[in-house]
Amino acid sequence: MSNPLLEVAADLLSGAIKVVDLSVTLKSDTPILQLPEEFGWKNAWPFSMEEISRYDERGPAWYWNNIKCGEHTGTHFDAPIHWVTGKDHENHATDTLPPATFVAPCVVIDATADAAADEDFLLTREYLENWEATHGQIPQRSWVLYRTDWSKRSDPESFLNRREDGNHNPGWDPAAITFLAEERDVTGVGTETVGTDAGQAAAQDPMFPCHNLMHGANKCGLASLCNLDQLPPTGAILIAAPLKIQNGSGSPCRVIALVPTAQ
Ligand code: 23J
Ligand code: MN
Repeated sequence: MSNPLLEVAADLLSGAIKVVDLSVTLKSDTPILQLPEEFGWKNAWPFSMEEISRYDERGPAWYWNNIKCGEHTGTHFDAPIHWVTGKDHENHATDTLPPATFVAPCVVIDATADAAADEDFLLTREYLENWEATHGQIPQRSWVLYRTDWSKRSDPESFLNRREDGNHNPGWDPAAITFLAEERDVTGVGTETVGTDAGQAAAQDPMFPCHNLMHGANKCGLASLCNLDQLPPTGAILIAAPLKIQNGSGSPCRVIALVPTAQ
């Protein structure tokens, strides 16, 4: 009888498998989504922290904080219940999703050049098919990570890229999402941008197509990822587990990848 995890443990020890952190730091200026005016009557809280004690008169031997933020803050998980199209699925919230959802292979679609040339670039089904012609079919259950190097915009202003007509960042053509959800049966998609959809996605048909179609198919999302440039196009394993918030629509989460150092 063999235990394949013992090999993983040995490879982690030797460095044959490395662990890459795909998460941003949560701090008060971590960029958060601002929705278009017509939806903006109530907004998500930015991250904030209040010290309870720090080895002082408030608590001589302990340091701890209160924290406050919206569910969709920083590097975070979108559960299917987040969208109206996903509201009737079973086990579709942060506390009820099957835990197997949180460990899955990942592929990385490098659209860096396209995003640099066009900040409103929309990734199409044809783009994915071309990727598959080089790298092979996207495996079932995969997380599909959309690399744009958007996370390298370290200034929140340029990351959100907000203008009078709304946000500008790359996103998806609806047919690409339908392809991934229906024909590849992925776990979900992950982006480097503040949300999984384009900045201008309120004007797409359907509006916010990644949210609408992914969650409609009971799939998940990851947003505000970083360090995708440290991942191979295929062959890594992603671990992304949201907090177990009762009936939660998502949560900040620490997303990490297991990456083979030599292939
Ligand atoms: C609510 C409405 C639109 C969007 C979002 C949330 C997100 O991006 C999110 O974090 O889920 S686009
Ligand atoms: Mn979200």
